[in-house]
Amino acid sequence: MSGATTERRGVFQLLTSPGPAAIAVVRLRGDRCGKFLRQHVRTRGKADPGKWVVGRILHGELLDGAGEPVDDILVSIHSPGPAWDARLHLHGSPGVVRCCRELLSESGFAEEMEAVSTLWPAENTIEAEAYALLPRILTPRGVQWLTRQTKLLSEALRRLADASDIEIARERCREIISRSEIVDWFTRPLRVALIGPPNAGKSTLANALADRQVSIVSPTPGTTRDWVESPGEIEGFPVLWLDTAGLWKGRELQPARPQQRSNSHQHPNTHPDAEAIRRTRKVIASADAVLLVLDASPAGQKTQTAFVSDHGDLQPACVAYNKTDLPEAEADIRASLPKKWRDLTIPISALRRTGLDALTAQLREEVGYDSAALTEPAAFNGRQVANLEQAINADQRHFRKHVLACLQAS
Ligand SMILES: Nc1nc2c(ncn2[C@@H]2O[C@H](COP(=O)(O)OP(=O)(O)OP(=O)(O)O)[C@@H](O)[C@H]2O)c(=O)[nH]1
Ligand SMILES: [Mg+2]
Repeated sequence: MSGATTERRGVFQLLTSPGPAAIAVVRLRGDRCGKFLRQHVRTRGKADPGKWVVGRILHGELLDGAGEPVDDILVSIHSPGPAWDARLHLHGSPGVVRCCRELLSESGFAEEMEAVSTLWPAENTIEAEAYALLPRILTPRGVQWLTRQTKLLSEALRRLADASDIEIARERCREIISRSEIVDWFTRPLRVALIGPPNAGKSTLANALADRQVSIVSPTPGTTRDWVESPGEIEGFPVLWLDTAGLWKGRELQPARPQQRSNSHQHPNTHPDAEAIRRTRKVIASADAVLLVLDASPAGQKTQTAFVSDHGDLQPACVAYNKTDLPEAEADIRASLPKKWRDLTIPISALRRTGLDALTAQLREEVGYDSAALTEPAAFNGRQVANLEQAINADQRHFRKHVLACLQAS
């Protein structure tokens, strides 16, 4: 869909950081704005609800689909209809922002993720684009990377514009494009599913990795039923740790208990254990990486054998061999694991928090987050990539023009 068509339908963009904050600002554009403001914003005071005057800031309420207030907000209009450009100034709780996003999506708005280069004055286009992208960067390391890019990328492009060997210059452009994925490392948390047999210590490990007590831990197998997500980071890369219910084939096969069949809120054939497993499978399917947790204690060995025979086809990014603090723990389990898991195994104690650095370092490596790439020039938005691609495909005469266009938008 072309940009013009999208704008006709309505687009929105979160201009502030996605994390918890005092306020959040959402920019709306496109001809759907008028209808959205009429339906979902009730102005306060003397303001005429139909009158959206450019430059005026109105106090009002954001309303949900049923007309119930969701938040106390300010609305500012920067351009009137039909080429609307409006801002909703919300309270910055992620829950309020999520609700606003849902209302906009339901009203046919599409979310625009691309950086807006005209929002902030800056010395050059690359710098302006970096500032526009900053609110979506989730960790300080990401901010440091992006701030450095304003210099690294600009300097690399200037050198490329003056390059004498066009083939080498094209290769450099390809490398800069290939690093554009780094933006995702810092703007979208890596979803890591912690899976394994019941009682292996998945929840203890999830709490240790996130450094907060989010999941319930207990010696009773089958404690975690639904998946639990908690944010954290690995060496400055944002991560969502997804704690899951223990995978055990026997649980999947259990029939529903008679009294549960009569409960109209449940699927007639769904035992809670089977439902827990179904949800774990769903999380695995949606995860970017799987962290398999196994239990080194003698009690854990039994469940492990069954787990390996049932789930040996899994492709984990790493295997945490947990509870190694116990004196009776097995020293090395690699021989009993499928071949493809053996080199991925790291001994840890989630309880004592030992081995966790080695575990996360391996995870980072397996998912391809390469710290060395952070000091190299990288494109960080679609406009830069498009200009570099044009440069690569251009003849020598036009190569320079496209590289300079990447540096300085007209
Ligand atoms: N000694 C020791 N005990 C641990 C360790 N990790 C977890 N445990 C204990 O093992 C038991 C189970 O831990 P959980 O974290 O609840 O295990 P889980 O895999 O989430 O269990 P389910 O949710 O039932 O599948 C608890 O009693 C924990 O205290 C460890 O590293 N060392
Ligand atoms: Mg658990």
